[in-house]
Amino acid sequence: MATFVDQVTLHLRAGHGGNGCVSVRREKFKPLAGPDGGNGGHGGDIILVADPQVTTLLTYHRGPYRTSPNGQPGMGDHRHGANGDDLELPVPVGTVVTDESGEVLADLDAPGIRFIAAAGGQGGLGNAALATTKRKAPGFALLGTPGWEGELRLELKTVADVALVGFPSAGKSSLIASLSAARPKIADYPFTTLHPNLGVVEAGSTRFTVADVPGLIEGASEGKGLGLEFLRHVERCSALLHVLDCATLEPGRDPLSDLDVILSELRAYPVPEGQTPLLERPQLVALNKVDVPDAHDLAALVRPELEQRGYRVFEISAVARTGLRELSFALAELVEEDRARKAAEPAPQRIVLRPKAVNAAQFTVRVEGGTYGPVYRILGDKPVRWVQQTDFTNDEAVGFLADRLAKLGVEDELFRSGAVAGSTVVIGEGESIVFDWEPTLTSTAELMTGPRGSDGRLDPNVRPTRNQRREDYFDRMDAKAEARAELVREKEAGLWADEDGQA
Ligand SMILES: Nc1nc2c(ncn2[C@@H]2O[C@H](COP(=O)(O)OP(=O)(O)OP(=O)(O)O)[C@@H](O)[C@H]2O)c(=O)[nH]1
Ligand SMILES: [Mg+2]
Repeated sequence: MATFVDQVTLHLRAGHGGNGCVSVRREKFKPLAGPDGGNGGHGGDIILVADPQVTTLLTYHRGPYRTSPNGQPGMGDHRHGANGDDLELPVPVGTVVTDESGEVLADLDAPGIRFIAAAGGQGGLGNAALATTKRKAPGFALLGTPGWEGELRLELKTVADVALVGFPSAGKSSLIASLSAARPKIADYPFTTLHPNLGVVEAGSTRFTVADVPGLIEGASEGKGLGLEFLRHVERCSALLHVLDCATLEPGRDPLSDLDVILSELRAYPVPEGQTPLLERPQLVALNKVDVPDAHDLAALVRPELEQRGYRVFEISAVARTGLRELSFALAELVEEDRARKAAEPAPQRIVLRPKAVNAAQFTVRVEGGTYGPVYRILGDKPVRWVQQTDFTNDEAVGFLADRLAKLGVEDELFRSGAVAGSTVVIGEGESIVFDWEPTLTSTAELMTGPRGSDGRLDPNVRPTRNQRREDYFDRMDAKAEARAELVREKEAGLWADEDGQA
């Protein structure tokens, strides 16, 4: 049974936002005392957290479907719905997250890094929150938006300073066991190690980690043995240690030809862009098993040749624990050099959380040909979210959507792209929401009861404003002046004279 998994596809569904509530407050002598519908809660996020206590993706191999809770709907009396709790998924340090197309979304290569893998939906506003001075009694609320749903791929790339590479049974696991507290399985048959082991080594004041990966054989790059698959765990190491077996009894094998085979296999391994190819990293050679007399002689024989090739060579015995001190100090030196170099470099941007273009246009209009004439497709985060928030059974809510779109400039842009009244307008990808465009949508609610968002019953505003009063006053004054002028005219015309012609 597998106990180690280093690649897994996660199916995530983040919680939906709760709907906002439409409610009107009722009091004993004031049955319509204003809107009091609360907001819906936000859906929970699904967050990946790099956790040093976790070493395998096994739990996600067994349970790849994960969901976070929805936000609760809002309620009357200004009660907001509860937010859904975030779901935290602990993953091993060194987990790389990619999307379906293989693009790297995040690299969780240090303990504690968090990545929002699936964002929860937004809660909708209740009608209390939608009330403004102009819209005192909104008869609608916003719906919650759906949470992110989709697949992500997790791949574990062990983070270690030094990687041990070599043939099966060369003694790699024995070496990590004698250098560190790691206790991997050790046996004298090939491919004992089936997954990477990590150990922490202390040499002087330097602490570094060593990774022991399954053995390589000739043709590993074509998939022989366990193949090169596990070299993904070597990708991030700053140095390689070749472990060569000097006591093998297999015909045709000796430390030098073993090294050549391993080198040509490592050369065939493609590292991701931006990383140093494996063979350009610092390398040391350990001639193992020198406690065996024949091996000791062989090691002495091949040592000059290896040194001539430019390697630092250490004769060691992982079982008798000889030569380990010099080896670990030499490794520590390489690690320190690499750390100093990395510290000098400007720190790379470590994590990119779904970047959004700054100041990008909020939406675009794409004109598509269709069987019934052109289709104008509006694409953009805001319009798509607003449509998700709209309850299309509520005319007021639809009118609110139209206002928001018009305010964003969607109507102007539609005009510019050649839309006319009656054109087909679609918001977002897909076919879900199709409009026949009427420049400036009006809703029936508006026609029946004055401006949208006002309700005559709630809002009996009878006091005239100062402007109205001023206008009334001027009207009255004008009327008076006119009446006076008329009297004067009549008088001049002699209409007021009595019978004997006296005024
Ligand atoms: N005499 C002697 N035997 C050793 C030494 N190191 C390892 N061995 C033996 O070699 C055999 C293989 O050792 P492992 O440590 O499992 O080798 P490995 O390189 O991890 O092998 P794989 O996991 O199969 O790739 C075991 O039987 C060990 O006891 C050593 O220094 N001297
Ligand atoms: Mg092993």
